[in-house]
Amino acid sequence: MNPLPSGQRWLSGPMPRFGLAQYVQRWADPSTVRALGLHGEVHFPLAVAHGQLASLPRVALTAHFHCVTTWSVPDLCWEGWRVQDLWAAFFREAARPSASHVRISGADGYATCLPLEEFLHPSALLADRLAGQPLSQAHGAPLRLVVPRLYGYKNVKHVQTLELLAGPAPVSGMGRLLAHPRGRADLEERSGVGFQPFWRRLYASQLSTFLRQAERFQSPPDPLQGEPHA
Ligand SMILES: Nc1nc2c(c(=O)[nH]1)N[C@H]1C(S)=C(S)[C@@H](COP(=O)(O)O)O[C@H]1N2
Ligand SMILES: [Mo]
Repeated sequence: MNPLPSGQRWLSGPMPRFGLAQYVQRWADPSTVRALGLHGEVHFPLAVAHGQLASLPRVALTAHFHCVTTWSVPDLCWEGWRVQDLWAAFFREAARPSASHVRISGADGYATCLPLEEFLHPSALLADRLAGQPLSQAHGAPLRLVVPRLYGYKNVKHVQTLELLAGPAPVSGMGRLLAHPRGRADLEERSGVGFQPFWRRLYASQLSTFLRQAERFQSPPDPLQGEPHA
């Protein structure tokens, strides 16, 4: 198993539901996500119903998970389908040769962009189980992307649509600060801007605050009350 990448530290305890404040307080209703859509640089758009994935070989993958804010969790056991297999079975025919990147969106409105080379890496999974259990709403049900080489922010939860692009997605100022276009953890590709050791130090100094904030959003708000957490 790979060593801990530079600038990371192991978190004791189970994987938290994590995000910076503006993201972690959003929830997605997994029951609304039943298909995976493809559009953008395609000959024809399409949607793959989750039931169709049953035709693909199932795989298990044990991998460490690295959040850009410097926490890591070891040996997570994911199960699901290899993105490569999904691509070959359903998407390859539709993709235009000009497609070089994919923008992946989740049902909570989160989105990030990856080079296709990373998306189609043999270690990339579309996971529906974690640690022998169906994926929880907290960790991205019904399906989440697992790209263990890349920081957590590329591991999109509640995956809903894929948009193929002929280059990296244009990102706003804040988006460039918060994400590197590729995001490889072993190369410390933390941010799209500036000197990476700066980001390591900044995140490490704020880590306990981030974890404390996220702690308040570990379980979904009670639908009977219809209110977000106080
Ligand atoms: N849809 C969605 N995916 C997401 C996020 C999010 O807010 N929404 N946060 C990302 C970040 S920054 C991290 S570290 C991981 C956290 O995954 P976890 O909540 O299962 O620990 O999810 C990533 N994928
Ligand atoms: Mo993260």
